[in-house]
Amino acid sequence: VLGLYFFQDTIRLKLLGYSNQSINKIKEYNLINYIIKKNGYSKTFDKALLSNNFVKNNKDIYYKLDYINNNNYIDNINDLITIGYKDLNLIFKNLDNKEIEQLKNTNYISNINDYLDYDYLIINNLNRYNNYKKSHPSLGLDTIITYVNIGLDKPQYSNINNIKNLDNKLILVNKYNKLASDYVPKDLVKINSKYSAKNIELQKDANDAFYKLCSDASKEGLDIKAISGYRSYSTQVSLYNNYVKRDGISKADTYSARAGHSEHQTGLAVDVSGSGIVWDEFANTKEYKWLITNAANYGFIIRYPLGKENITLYKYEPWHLRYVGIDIAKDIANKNLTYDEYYIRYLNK
Ligand code: DAL
Ligand code: ZN
Repeated sequence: VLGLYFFQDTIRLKLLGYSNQSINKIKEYNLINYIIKKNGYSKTFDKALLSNNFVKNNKDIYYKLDYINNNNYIDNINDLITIGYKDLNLIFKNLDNKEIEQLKNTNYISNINDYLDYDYLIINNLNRYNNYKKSHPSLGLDTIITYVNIGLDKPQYSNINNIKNLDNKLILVNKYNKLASDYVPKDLVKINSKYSAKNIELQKDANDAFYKLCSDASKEGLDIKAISGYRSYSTQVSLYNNYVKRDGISKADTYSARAGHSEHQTGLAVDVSGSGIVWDEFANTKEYKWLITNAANYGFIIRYPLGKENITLYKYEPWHLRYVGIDIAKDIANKNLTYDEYYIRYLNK
């Protein structure tokens, strides 16, 4: 009679889809009744059975998990369970191998699933997100992740990243991202003297776009001129040092970049005047009003907008334009994001 039951069990397991080899393992681990009760086939469970690393205590988790064809899959499952994770489907769906490795090297995060929807999530920052969320409970997770990825949970000019793709036109330069001191853009071109207060250079693409912008504006009776463009590292050193002498470090830091941290060193940023009116007063000119709606059509953004000082870490600079190309400039304007935020969410691949 006992033999008959065994025989029946084998047939039932076969009908569920398990191979003879798997059925032997099921018997070896004493899981016949477990599987018969489940009354179904789980490929992940099956692969775990046939691996050398089957952990009987993890059986429910194996059973529920969608299968992923990956050599380390069963090991990864076991490791994540050891750390404390139980609900693994979303983790494996959203994270690649490298991210899984990072997660395995991070302390257990109980609310991990809240984060997994965001594709600009950086696994190594998970603890920083949770800490920042604690000190900023009213911010949404999208904002928390964005701000932490920018570096805003740390003091300005800390955790500085040395920028690698120096010739990328979409380069992000800010208080957390630094240009090499010897970096000089390759294709600097002098701005046409019609649209420039003195000898000023920009990278060629930015220069061409700036020329179009100024000439179209002039057709509407507007007078836009560059008052500063490319600035070398050493120029920025002396500029910043002079401002510090005049105003002290903390004030100077609100309006002048430290050397290596200025967009002007990329040749993609240009400061402009309107009918000769400069700096803060420029915000009241008709030229500025025109730029607000038209700059993006030429590929420029207003890099340090009003009300975003806590993100850019600079005071409002209506005069400072950054070239990013037309499509991205329009997208940034539509989304009403700073370049820091936009870069982190959409360009930081
Ligand atoms: N004024 C801007 C932030 C710069 O110094 O680059
Ligand atoms: Zn500027």
